[in-house]
Amino acid sequence: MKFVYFYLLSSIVPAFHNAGAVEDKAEETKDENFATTCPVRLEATGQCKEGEECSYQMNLPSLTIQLPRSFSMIEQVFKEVQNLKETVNNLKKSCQECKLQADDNQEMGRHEPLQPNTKAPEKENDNRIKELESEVNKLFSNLKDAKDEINSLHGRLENLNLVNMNNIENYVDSKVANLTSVVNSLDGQCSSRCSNQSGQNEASANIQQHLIYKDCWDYYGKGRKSNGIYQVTPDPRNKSFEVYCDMQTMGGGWTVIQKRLDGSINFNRTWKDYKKGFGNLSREFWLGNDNIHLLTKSKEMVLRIDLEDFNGVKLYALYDQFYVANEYLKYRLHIGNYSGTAGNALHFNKHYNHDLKFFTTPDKDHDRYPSGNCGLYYSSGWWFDACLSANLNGKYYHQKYKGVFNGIYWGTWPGMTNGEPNGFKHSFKRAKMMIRPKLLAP
Ligand SMILES: *[C@@H]1O[C@H](CO)[C@@H](O)[C@H](O)[C@H]1NC(C)=O
Ligand SMILES: *[C@@H]1O[C@H](CO)[C@@H](O)[C@H](O)[C@H]1NC(C)=O
Ligand SMILES: *[C@@H]1O[C@H](CO)[C@@H](O)[C@H](O)[C@H]1NC(C)=O
Ligand SMILES: *[C@@H]1O[C@H](CO)[C@@H](O)[C@H](O)[C@H]1NC(C)=O
Ligand SMILES: *[C@@H]1O[C@H](CO)[C@@H](O)[C@H](O)[C@H]1NC(C)=O
Ligand SMILES: *[C@@H]1O[C@H](CO)[C@@H](O)[C@H](O)[C@H]1NC(C)=O
Ligand SMILES: [Ca+2]
Repeated sequence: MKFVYFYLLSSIVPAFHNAGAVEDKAEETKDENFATTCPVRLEATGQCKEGEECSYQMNLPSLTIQLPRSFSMIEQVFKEVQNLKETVNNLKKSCQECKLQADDNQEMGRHEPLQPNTKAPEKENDNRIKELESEVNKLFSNLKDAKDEINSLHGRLENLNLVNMNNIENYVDSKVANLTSVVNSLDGQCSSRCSNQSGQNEASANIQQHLIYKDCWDYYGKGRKSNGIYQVTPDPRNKSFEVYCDMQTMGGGWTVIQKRLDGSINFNRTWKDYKKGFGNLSREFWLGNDNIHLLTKSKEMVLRIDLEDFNGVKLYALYDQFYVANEYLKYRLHIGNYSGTAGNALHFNKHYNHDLKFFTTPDKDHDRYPSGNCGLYYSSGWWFDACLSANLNGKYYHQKYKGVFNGIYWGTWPGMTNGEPNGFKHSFKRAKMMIRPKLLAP
């Protein structure tokens, strides 16, 4: 006689099985299958007579252990945490850069020479500098707080599987933006007070101040109302330079920082070119990131963008704040609230936002696109995200074009993103970026 036992190894098998169960339903159906097709069996070996004890053998098929589905995500989660760590490290680094900047300013507040031959103003200056110094100190401790905060976040990251990175980023971004703007307003106040005036009496110092035109608005205020090239000195410690002034658009007094009108100038340029500026102020040009930084740090500025397509449609965008950080902070962009007719392409949505982005050129990748350089791909220097909803430094096309979206681009333009029939892409005839003080008091 031969016995074959289908044997449920209740103590072993269900243990594996439970580990594999993700949903109760699945477990039930598996149990049924299991009873009829149990792969583990005990059976008698050879023959044995009635009444005798038989020997048995147990066959275990090769084991397949099913783990919960979530186990497979562990690797992914690990990667994510690794990425988060990297991002936090980057943020830490940029905060340290910011701290360095604050340190510089602190240094400056301390060692700036006072005017030697003016008695009453000296006291005033003294107080003012003390004030500035305490403000800078406060700022410095703010920065340290922010840094500590990031450090503690960094620590907590070890314990958390998932962190809402956007919140952290927004938090740090807004802190850095806030501090940068405070540092710069302090810097602006200081530079106008502490410029080198030794060897000059008060009167000539005053005269000199009148002769300094920081931007086109200063010229406009002195009655200079025709468009053209003017010399400006936004910060007396730095060199003067020429700018093109638009004295007609919306009240006039605009300092133009970028212009496109005929494609005569190549905008596919290096970091160094974008730093210094290029082109012809009477035609097409980029004013230069250093110059734009100096103009936007000495006063609170607004930005106006004027666009015209080849159908003669003219629209504009206005941002009630515009600031470009220094080279050390990679010319990071800060823009305020939008108004206008062209749409808010600089801050299109959460995923396409040029605000607070670093400047990227084909030879310097500071964008948020991990697997390539947006500047190289779109032949342009710009504050790329990953990659763009606006790019006014793209290639100049004299008509609609096909292929990569690397022309002058404004994502909220009517019909822009869909393109035209047959895959043609919209192009622009003119683009202009210009700035003016937010507070227009003379
Ligand atoms: C910066 O933050 C402080 C408080 O955290 C706030 O009082 C101040 O108004 C902010 N400044 C700017 C420019 O947002
Ligand atoms: C200030 O200007 C004078 C001449 O105008 C110059 O001799 C002196 O070196 C300058 N000082 C600084 C600190 O730049
Ligand atoms: C832009 O310049 C880079 C070199 O900086 C070059 O490799 C690339 O081909 C240029 N793109 C176009 C469209 O000319
Ligand atoms: C800039 O353009 C104007 C007008 O076309 C021209 O007269 C001038 O010579 C150009 N300047 C340079 C430096 O090329
Ligand atoms: C302005 O001048 C200061 C002091 O001379 C210098 O450190 C800074 O790099 C200059 N900034 C620019 C944008 O040229
Ligand atoms: C933008 O608008 C918000 C809400 O109206 C306001 O609180 C904020 O101060 C504005 N920003 C600037 C730079 O004016
Ligand atoms: Ca990149």
